[in-house]
Amino acid sequence: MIDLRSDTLTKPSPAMRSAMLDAPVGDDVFGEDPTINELQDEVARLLGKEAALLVPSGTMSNQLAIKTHTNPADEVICELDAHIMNYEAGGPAFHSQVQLQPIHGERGVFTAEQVAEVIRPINVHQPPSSLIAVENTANRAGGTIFPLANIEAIGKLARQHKLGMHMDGARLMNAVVASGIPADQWSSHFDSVSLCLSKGLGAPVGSLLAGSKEFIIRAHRYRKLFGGGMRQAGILAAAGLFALKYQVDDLKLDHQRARALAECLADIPGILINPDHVETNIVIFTVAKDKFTGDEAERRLRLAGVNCLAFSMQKVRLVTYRDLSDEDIDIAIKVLKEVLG
Ligand code: TLP
Repeated sequence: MIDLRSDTLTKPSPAMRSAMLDAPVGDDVFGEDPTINELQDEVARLLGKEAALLVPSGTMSNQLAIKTHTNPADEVICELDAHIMNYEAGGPAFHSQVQLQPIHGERGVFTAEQVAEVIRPINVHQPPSSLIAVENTANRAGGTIFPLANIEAIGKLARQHKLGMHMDGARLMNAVVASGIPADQWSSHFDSVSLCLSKGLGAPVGSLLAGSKEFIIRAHRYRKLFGGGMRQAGILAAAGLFALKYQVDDLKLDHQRARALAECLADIPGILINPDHVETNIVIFTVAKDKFTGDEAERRLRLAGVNCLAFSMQKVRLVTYRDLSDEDIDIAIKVLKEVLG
C-alpha cells in the first residue's frame, strides 16, 4: 500500500532512532532534561523568539496559544478552513471559551482588508476580538504558502488594534524551504508560533510553541493544566533536534513529488486541479460531480493500493513525505491514472 494520507505517517529512520537512544535525559517537569532544553533553545533561535516550549502535539500547541492570548468570551479571527476551526475538536470553545470568527479566504489566505472588516468595535454587545490566527502552510487549502506581504499588513493591523498574532506553523519549514524566506522572518510578525516536528520533518512526536519569555511562562502553566508535561522526553526531543539538523532540506523533494502527482492529476478528465497551486507537499484535487464522490475516489484508490483522504464531498487530499520512494510515486501516478481516468 502506498500511503498518501498524511505526512504525519513518517517514521523515525535508524539514524534518528540512534540519536534518540543516545540522548541525555532528565525530569523535564523540574526543567532538568538537557535535550529538551537544547531543543527549546534551538527552536526559539530558529524562530527568532525568546523562548519555546515542547508539547506533545500541534493541537496542544495551538490550544495553549489560544488560551494564553485570550480571555473567555473573546473572539479569534481565523480562516474558514483553519485547523483550529476544523480539526481541533472544538478546542477553542472547550479550553478557552472563545468563539471563532472565520474569514472566507482564497486558498486559505486572507487579506488585511478582510480582517479589518471583522475586527469588532469596542461595544458592550459584541465579543472583543483578541487574536488573529494564520496557518502557514494552509493545510486544507492544499499546502498554500500564506504570502509574507499579507502577513506584514495583517500584523500591522493587529498592532493598531492591540490584537495578538498566532501562526499555526505546523508546516512552517515547508514554507521556508519552498519560499527561501527564513523561519525567523515569517515569525517576526507573530507573538506566538507553533511548529510541528511530527509531520514532514519526520520526528515521531512533538511540537513547539515559541514566543516571548513572559508568554511562554504563562503557556507553560497552561501546559501543566492541560496535562501536557512530559518527564524524560529528551528521547523525543533528540528526534526533533535530528530532524531540524538533517531533514529540513529533504522537504524540497516532497514538494517536487507533490507537483508531479498534481501534474498527472491535471491531465485526467473530470479531475480538477491547478498544478501551479501545489506549492508544497499537499495535493488537493476535486472530482467532478458527475464522476463520483471524494469518498468513492478514496475507496477505489485504496482497493488499487493507494491510500488517500477524502477531504470533503468532492475533494481528495494526497500528501508526500520523506518515507516514500521514487518508485512509490511512479506507482501512485499509474494508479491515479487508471482509477480516476
Ligand atoms: N493535521 C493533520 C490532521 O489533523 C488533519 C494532517 O494529517 O494534516 N495544524 C495543522 C495545520 C495541521 O495540519 C495539524 C495536523 C495540526 C495543527 C495538529 O497537529 P497534531 O496532529 O500534532 O495535533
